[in-house]
Amino acid sequence: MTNRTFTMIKPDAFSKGNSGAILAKIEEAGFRLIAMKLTQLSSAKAAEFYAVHKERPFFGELVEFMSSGPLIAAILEKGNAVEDFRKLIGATDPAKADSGTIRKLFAESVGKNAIHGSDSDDNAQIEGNFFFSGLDRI
Ligand code: 3AN
Repeated sequence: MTNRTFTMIKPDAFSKGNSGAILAKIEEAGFRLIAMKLTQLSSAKAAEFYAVHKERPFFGELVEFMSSGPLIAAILEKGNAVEDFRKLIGATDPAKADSGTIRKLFAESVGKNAIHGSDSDDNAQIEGNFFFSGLDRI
């Protein structure tokens, strides 16, 4: 699965109308859309998605934010997808993100940071399965 990753255009970027510009950057960088949906997480679902962070001090804020409005979830394909996508989105904190990265361009803070990218092949698969099923043939 090294050729696939999972992303979310987060509620901050979606509500500002930046989804189209972000998707354009993703496609221009050579990623192909495998699955995509506009959805909204309940706080229970957001807590489940981010369960690995449940002991972190920002967990409550993260769950509240990620369930605060619509988001776009997608599975992307490209060689070396996980690593290349993390480079495209930039550092978690937009103040530390390289110029030209999606977070540098569109994120407002470390919490409201516009976009998610899986950090490993295993997590890409787990996170993709959280939102999508029946992709065996794609
Ligand atoms: P990344 O998404 O870059 O892999 P992680 O895994 O460290 O970053 O954190 C997961 C998510 O938690 C981040 N995308 C961000 O939205 C949120 N987050 C991380 N650190 C903070 C923080 N100090 N305050 C608020 N939210 C945070």
